[in-house]
Amino acid sequence: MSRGALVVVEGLDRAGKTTQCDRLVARLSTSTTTKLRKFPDRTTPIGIMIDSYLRSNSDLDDNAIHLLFSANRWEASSAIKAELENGTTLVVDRYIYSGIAFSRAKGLDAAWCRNPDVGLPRPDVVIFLDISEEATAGRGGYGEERYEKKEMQRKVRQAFKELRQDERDAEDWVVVDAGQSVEEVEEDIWRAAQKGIERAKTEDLRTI
Ligand code: DGP
Ligand code: NA
Ligand code: NA
Repeated sequence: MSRGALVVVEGLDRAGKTTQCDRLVARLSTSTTTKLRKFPDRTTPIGIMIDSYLRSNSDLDDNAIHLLFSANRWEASSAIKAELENGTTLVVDRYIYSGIAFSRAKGLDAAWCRNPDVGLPRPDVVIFLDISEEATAGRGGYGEERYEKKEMQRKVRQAFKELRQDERDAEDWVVVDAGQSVEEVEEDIWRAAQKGIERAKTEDLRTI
């Protein structure tokens, strides 16, 4: 039995990640054991602090919240490794790239932003749902949380662009046009996911 694939979905707020991750999990589940994970995981003690920050119920230093988001991934890392090893494919809604992009958008140093995540399991594929900050601003629920402001989202999108050009992991990225219909986006994501699933069949899990 080969290991499971680590499939990460990234994108701006309201890019359609939740809908698309659900569809991808449903579709993969017909042929393989599949599980959805989402970061931040707001259910842990660290996640509760993050949730409070995102709802603007508390304020935290930019560096401190960056480290909490990273710690929230680290606290899941043993479980992630175990799940992949026992053959479960994981679809992960946001991961280290959101971690880096949102802090980069605030002006934090790129190398500093990446460092706390070094050593975490590296995705077999990163599927980026690309959509403009103008298009997401018109979607339902926009503006409810701290980062859902057009100027911030514009900077986050630029930071994501820099990340997928980073030679250390540029090969992992697939960009999907998230402005298409839900069904078209689903098809593109399905094809992109196969890239990660193929990698998992032949290669060991890598680390960031
Ligand atoms: P979501 O639950 O997917 O809507 O994400 C909540 C918000 O937190 C969203 O604006 C993206 C942001 N976010 C997700 N991961 C990180 C991270 O690691 N660091 C920072 N600074 N923000 C993040
Ligand atoms: Na959000
Ligand atoms: Na989401």
